[in-house]
Amino acid sequence: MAIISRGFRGRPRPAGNRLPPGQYETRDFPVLSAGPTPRIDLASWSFDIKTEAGVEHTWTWQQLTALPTEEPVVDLHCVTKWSKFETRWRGVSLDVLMEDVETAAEYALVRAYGGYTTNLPLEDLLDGKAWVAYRYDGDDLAPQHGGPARLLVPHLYLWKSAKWVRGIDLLLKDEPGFWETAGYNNYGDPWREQRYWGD
Ligand SMILES: Nc1nc2c(c(=O)[nH]1)N[C@H]1C(S)=C(S)[C@@H](COP(=O)(O)O)O[C@H]1N2
Ligand SMILES: [Mo]
Repeated sequence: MAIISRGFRGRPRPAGNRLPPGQYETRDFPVLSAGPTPRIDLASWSFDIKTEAGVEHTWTWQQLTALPTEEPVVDLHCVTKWSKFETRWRGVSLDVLMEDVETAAEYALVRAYGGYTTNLPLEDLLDGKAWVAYRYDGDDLAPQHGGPARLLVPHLYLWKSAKWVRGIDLLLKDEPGFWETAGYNNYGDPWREQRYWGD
Protein backbone atom coordinates (compact mmCIF):
# COMPACT_ATOMS: atom_id res chain seq x y z
CA MET A 1 0.00 0.00 0.00
CA ALA A 2 1.37 3.38 -0.94
CA ILE A 3 1.76 5.84 1.85
CA ILE A 4 0.65 9.28 0.81
CA SER A 5 1.41 12.12 3.15
CA ARG A 6 -1.11 14.90 3.25
CA GLY A 7 0.40 18.37 3.20
CA PHE A 8 -1.22 21.09 5.26
CA ARG A 9 -2.72 22.41 2.07
CA GLY A 10 -3.35 21.03 -1.39
CA ARG A 11 -4.40 17.62 -2.54
CA PRO A 12 -2.45 14.49 -1.74
CA ARG A 13 -0.31 13.36 -4.65
CA PRO A 14 2.29 10.70 -5.24
CA ALA A 15 5.59 11.66 -3.66
CA GLY A 16 8.09 12.97 -6.19
CA ASN A 17 5.56 13.73 -8.90
CA ARG A 18 5.48 17.44 -9.44
CA LEU A 19 4.09 17.35 -12.98
CA PRO A 20 0.29 17.73 -13.11
CA PRO A 21 -1.68 15.50 -15.53
CA GLY A 22 -1.26 16.37 -19.22
CA GLN A 23 1.72 18.71 -18.62
CA TYR A 24 5.35 18.51 -19.81
CA GLU A 25 8.38 20.19 -18.28
CA THR A 26 10.13 23.04 -20.06
CA ARG A 27 13.34 24.84 -19.10
CA ASP A 28 12.42 27.93 -21.16
CA PHE A 29 10.18 30.66 -19.94
CA PRO A 30 7.60 31.03 -22.73
CA VAL A 31 5.81 34.36 -23.10
CA LEU A 32 2.03 34.21 -23.45
CA SER A 33 0.19 37.50 -23.79
CA ALA A 34 -3.22 38.16 -25.27
CA GLY A 35 -2.17 41.65 -26.40
CA PRO A 36 0.76 44.05 -26.57
CA THR A 37 3.06 44.55 -23.59
CA PRO A 38 1.98 47.74 -21.84
CA ARG A 39 4.74 50.14 -20.78
CA ILE A 40 4.00 51.56 -17.37
CA ASP A 41 5.89 54.48 -15.90
CA LEU A 42 6.75 53.72 -12.27
CA ALA A 43 5.95 57.31 -11.28
CA SER A 44 2.31 56.84 -12.28
CA TRP A 45 2.05 53.11 -11.49
CA SER A 46 -0.31 52.11 -8.71
CA PHE A 47 -1.96 49.02 -7.31
CA ASP A 48 -5.34 49.09 -5.59
CA ILE A 49 -7.70 46.77 -3.77
CA LYS A 50 -11.32 47.89 -3.99
CA THR A 51 -13.86 46.37 -1.61
CA GLU A 52 -17.49 45.54 -2.27
CA ALA A 53 -18.34 48.63 -0.18
CA GLY A 54 -16.36 50.82 -2.56
CA VAL A 55 -13.45 51.41 -0.20
CA GLU A 56 -10.20 51.69 -2.14
CA HIS A 57 -6.76 50.86 -0.77
CA THR A 58 -4.01 52.14 -3.06
CA TRP A 59 -0.25 51.67 -3.14
CA THR A 60 2.20 53.66 -5.23
CA TRP A 61 5.30 51.88 -6.54
CA GLN A 62 7.30 53.39 -3.72
CA GLN A 63 4.77 52.23 -1.12
CA LEU A 64 4.49 48.72 -2.53
CA THR A 65 8.22 48.18 -2.69
CA ALA A 66 8.63 49.42 0.90
CA LEU A 67 6.49 46.54 2.19
CA PRO A 68 8.03 43.33 3.52
CA THR A 69 8.70 40.81 0.77
CA GLU A 70 8.84 37.06 0.43
CA GLU A 71 10.84 34.94 -1.98
CA PRO A 72 8.60 32.17 -3.20
CA VAL A 73 10.20 29.38 -5.23
CA VAL A 74 7.36 27.75 -7.11
CA ASP A 75 6.40 25.55 -10.06
CA LEU A 76 4.35 27.18 -12.84
CA HIS A 77 1.72 25.36 -14.88
CA CYS A 78 0.32 26.87 -18.08
CA VAL A 79 -2.91 25.58 -19.56
CA THR A 80 -1.10 25.21 -22.93
CA LYS A 81 0.66 22.30 -21.17
CA TRP A 82 4.11 23.55 -20.25
CA SER A 83 5.23 23.50 -16.64
CA LYS A 84 8.34 25.24 -15.34
CA PHE A 85 9.81 24.03 -12.07
CA GLU A 86 11.47 25.99 -9.29
CA THR A 87 10.95 29.57 -10.46
CA ARG A 88 12.31 32.22 -8.07
CA TRP A 89 10.37 35.38 -7.35
CA ARG A 90 10.29 38.26 -4.94
CA GLY A 91 7.05 39.94 -4.07
CA VAL A 92 4.57 41.11 -1.49
CA SER A 93 2.19 38.52 -0.10
CA LEU A 94 -1.50 39.28 -0.61
CA ASP A 95 -1.81 38.61 3.13
CA VAL A 96 0.21 41.77 3.73
CA LEU A 97 -1.85 43.80 1.26
CA MET A 98 -5.13 42.51 2.71
CA GLU A 99 -4.13 43.21 6.33
CA ASP A 100 -6.16 46.41 6.73
CA VAL A 101 -8.86 45.55 4.19
CA GLU A 102 -12.28 44.94 5.66
CA THR A 103 -14.41 42.77 3.45
CA ALA A 104 -17.13 40.15 3.41
CA ALA A 105 -16.40 39.35 -0.25
CA GLU A 106 -15.70 35.78 -1.35
CA TYR A 107 -14.56 36.56 -4.89
CA ALA A 108 -11.82 38.54 -6.53
CA LEU A 109 -11.58 40.01 -10.01
CA VAL A 110 -7.99 40.89 -10.86
CA ARG A 111 -7.39 43.82 -13.24
CA ALA A 112 -4.27 44.43 -15.31
CA TYR A 113 -2.87 47.37 -17.25
CA GLY A 114 -3.94 46.71 -20.84
CA GLY A 115 -7.39 45.48 -19.84
CA TYR A 116 -6.78 41.79 -19.01
CA THR A 117 -8.86 40.41 -16.15
CA THR A 118 -9.07 37.09 -14.32
CA ASN A 119 -11.24 35.89 -11.43
CA LEU A 120 -10.69 33.57 -8.50
CA PRO A 121 -12.08 32.96 -5.03
CA LEU A 122 -10.62 35.42 -2.53
CA GLU A 123 -9.40 32.56 -0.33
CA ASP A 124 -7.06 31.48 -3.16
CA LEU A 125 -5.22 34.79 -2.74
CA LEU A 126 -4.76 34.37 1.03
CA ASP A 127 -2.76 32.25 3.49
CA GLY A 128 0.52 32.38 1.64
CA LYS A 129 -0.85 31.34 -1.75
CA ALA A 130 -0.42 34.55 -3.79
CA TRP A 131 1.94 37.49 -4.28
CA VAL A 132 2.29 40.72 -6.19
CA ALA A 133 5.70 39.84 -7.61
CA TYR A 134 8.16 42.37 -8.99
CA ARG A 135 11.43 40.47 -9.19
CA TYR A 136 12.20 37.23 -11.01
CA ASP A 137 15.37 35.16 -10.71
CA GLY A 138 17.33 37.99 -9.11
CA ASP A 139 16.31 40.73 -11.55
CA ASP A 140 13.53 43.23 -11.98
CA LEU A 141 10.58 41.47 -13.58
CA ALA A 142 10.91 41.82 -17.37
CA PRO A 143 8.05 43.64 -19.16
CA GLN A 144 7.11 40.62 -21.28
CA HIS A 145 6.64 38.56 -18.10
CA GLY A 146 4.50 41.19 -16.43
CA GLY A 147 6.86 43.86 -15.15
CA PRO A 148 6.76 46.12 -13.29
CA ALA A 149 4.61 43.73 -11.25
CA ARG A 150 2.39 40.72 -11.77
CA LEU A 151 0.13 38.60 -9.69
CA LEU A 152 1.61 35.19 -8.85
CA VAL A 153 -0.86 32.43 -7.92
CA PRO A 154 1.14 29.30 -8.66
CA HIS A 155 -1.35 26.71 -7.39
CA LEU A 156 -3.70 27.59 -10.27
CA TYR A 157 -3.02 27.56 -14.04
CA LEU A 158 -0.85 30.50 -14.97
CA TRP A 159 -3.59 32.50 -16.72
CA LYS A 160 -4.75 33.43 -13.19
CA SER A 161 -1.37 35.13 -12.60
CA ALA A 162 -2.21 38.45 -14.22
CA LYS A 163 0.79 40.24 -15.69
CA TRP A 164 0.99 44.05 -15.31
CA VAL A 165 -1.41 43.80 -12.40
CA ARG A 166 -3.04 47.09 -11.41
CA GLY A 167 -5.76 46.13 -8.97
CA ILE A 168 -8.22 43.70 -7.49
CA ASP A 169 -11.96 44.14 -7.06
CA LEU A 170 -13.42 42.24 -4.10
CA LEU A 171 -16.89 41.01 -5.02
CA LEU A 172 -19.84 39.36 -3.32
CA LYS A 173 -20.72 37.67 -6.59
CA ASP A 174 -18.27 35.86 -8.87
CA GLU A 175 -17.50 37.56 -12.18
CA PRO A 176 -15.60 35.69 -14.92
CA GLY A 177 -12.50 37.35 -16.36
CA PHE A 178 -11.00 37.44 -19.85
CA TRP A 179 -10.15 33.77 -20.45
CA GLU A 180 -12.88 32.48 -18.14
CA THR A 181 -15.44 34.26 -20.36
CA ALA A 182 -13.78 32.68 -23.41
CA GLY A 183 -14.24 29.11 -22.15
CA TYR A 184 -11.38 28.47 -19.78
CA ASN A 185 -12.31 26.84 -16.48
CA ASN A 186 -13.60 29.16 -13.82
CA TYR A 187 -11.18 27.79 -11.18
CA GLY A 188 -8.23 26.23 -13.04
CA ASP A 189 -6.65 23.67 -10.70
CA PRO A 190 -3.83 22.00 -12.68
CA TRP A 191 -3.91 18.92 -10.43
CA ARG A 192 -7.54 18.31 -11.37
CA GLU A 193 -6.80 19.31 -14.98
CA GLN A 194 -9.47 22.01 -14.95
CA ARG A 195 -8.59 23.54 -18.31
CA TYR A 196 -11.99 24.35 -19.78
CA TRP A 197 -15.59 24.82 -18.66
CA GLY A 198 -16.94 21.41 -17.76
CA ASP A 199 -13.55 19.91 -16.77
N1 LIG B 1 -2.23 40.92 -18.32
C1 LIG B 1 -2.09 39.66 -18.77
N2 LIG B 1 -1.75 38.69 -17.90
C2 LIG B 1 -1.60 37.43 -18.32
C3 LIG B 1 -1.84 37.08 -19.67
C4 LIG B 1 -2.21 38.12 -20.56
O1 LIG B 1 -2.44 37.89 -21.76
N3 LIG B 1 -2.31 39.39 -20.08
N4 LIG B 1 -1.71 35.77 -20.07
C5 LIG B 1 -1.83 34.75 -19.03
C6 LIG B 1 -1.43 33.45 -19.50
S1 LIG B 1 -2.54 32.59 -20.46
C7 LIG B 1 -0.26 32.87 -19.11
S2 LIG B 1 0.12 31.28 -19.52
C8 LIG B 1 0.73 33.65 -18.34
C9 LIG B 1 2.01 33.67 -19.09
O2 LIG B 1 3.00 34.29 -18.33
P1 LIG B 1 4.43 34.46 -19.01
O3 LIG B 1 4.22 35.19 -20.31
O4 LIG B 1 5.24 35.21 -18.02
O5 LIG B 1 4.93 33.06 -19.25
O6 LIG B 1 0.33 34.98 -18.07
C10 LIG B 1 -1.03 35.12 -17.79
N5 LIG B 1 -1.24 36.48 -17.42
MO1 LIG C 1 -1.69 30.37 -20.51
